[in-house]
Amino acid sequence: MPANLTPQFLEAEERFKRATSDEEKLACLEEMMRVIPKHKGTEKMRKDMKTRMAKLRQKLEGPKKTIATAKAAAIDHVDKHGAAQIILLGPPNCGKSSFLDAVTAAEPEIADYPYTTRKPMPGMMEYQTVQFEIVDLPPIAPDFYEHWMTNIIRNGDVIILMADLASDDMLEGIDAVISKLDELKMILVKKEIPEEYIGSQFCKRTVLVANKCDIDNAADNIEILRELYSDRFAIIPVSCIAGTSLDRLKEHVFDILQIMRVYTRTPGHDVDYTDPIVLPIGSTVEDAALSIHKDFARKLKFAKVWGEGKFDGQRVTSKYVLSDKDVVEFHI
Ligand SMILES: Nc1nc2c(ncn2[C@@H]2O[C@H](COP(=O)(O)OP(=O)(O)OP(=O)(O)O)[C@@H](O)[C@H]2O)c(=O)[nH]1
Ligand SMILES: [Mg+2]
Repeated sequence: MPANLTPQFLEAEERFKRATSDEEKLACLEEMMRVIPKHKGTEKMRKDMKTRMAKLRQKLEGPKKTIATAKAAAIDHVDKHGAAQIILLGPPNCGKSSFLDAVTAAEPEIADYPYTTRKPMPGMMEYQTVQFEIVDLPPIAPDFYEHWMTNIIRNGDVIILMADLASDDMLEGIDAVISKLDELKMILVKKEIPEEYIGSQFCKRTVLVANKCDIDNAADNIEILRELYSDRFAIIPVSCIAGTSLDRLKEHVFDILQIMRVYTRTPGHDVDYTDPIVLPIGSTVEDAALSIHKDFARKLKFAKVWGEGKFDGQRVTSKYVLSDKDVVEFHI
């Protein structure tokens, strides 16, 4: 009996194949188990998956777990998840960990004294169903830099450069971070990556976030930042504690990454609006199919598309260029 596997299952299976840690593999298998069609044709697959899940759980819960994970977790690397990895950089005490706390479910240590954060801490931030990974790091100061951070900075996709509006040394604080990035030969851009740097680790989209805009006199410092830096960076004043403008910042990150969301629908089912495929603007139906599974792209006969500026369920070929928030139904 044919298994009739759905795009959701194939997508989870693809993630499983790419997974590098046992935790990730287990999460993928759990997802595959959740979405696999439950009928006679998939019985053997489900049995195999259950055995694999049991083995992985045993491995993870066993006594060797702490030694194994401790060895695997290198401090100078954070695995990428979601549509982009965003690196938090700033002087001591500016509110990097408070930002992570405000926009993700992570629980970083926050304190009113500097040098609280000692190692990288990731968390997932959602913006309109798109997941971004935020990485909190120790501070950078003229006399303080953790060298293992370099690899993490180079590997990230976007830099949030955070200024402390409440600090008397706001400018020195931000200068120290920019000097360090200069030393690392990083080129910071507002949005467009120059052609010669596409794919390079040395050019990062960067946004200057002015935190603590809730304090008295914040406006004066914001003005100073604008005078000095508005040519180089977009400047977004926020308050991590009051939650001010955090959505605006998320929207900005989404915008500078020049990405779009495409939702999928299995014929005869409702649209899955929870888990879009995220693709560069200008991507085609074929790109969307490829991101699910290469077999999918190969076998694709046509697709139906719903969205702005097209007829509902318009039949299109694989070369059709998609737009943000389009819904696609693949036919193979
Ligand atoms: N008024 C105000 N205080 C804030 C805001 N965000 C953070 N703080 C305070 O600033 C202090 C430092 O916050 P953290 O989030 O620990 O700062 P950090 O940049 O992670 O500090 P390090 O890890 O030492 O580099 C804490 O007392 C926070 O409560 C904000 O938006 N407004
Ligand atoms: Mg911190």
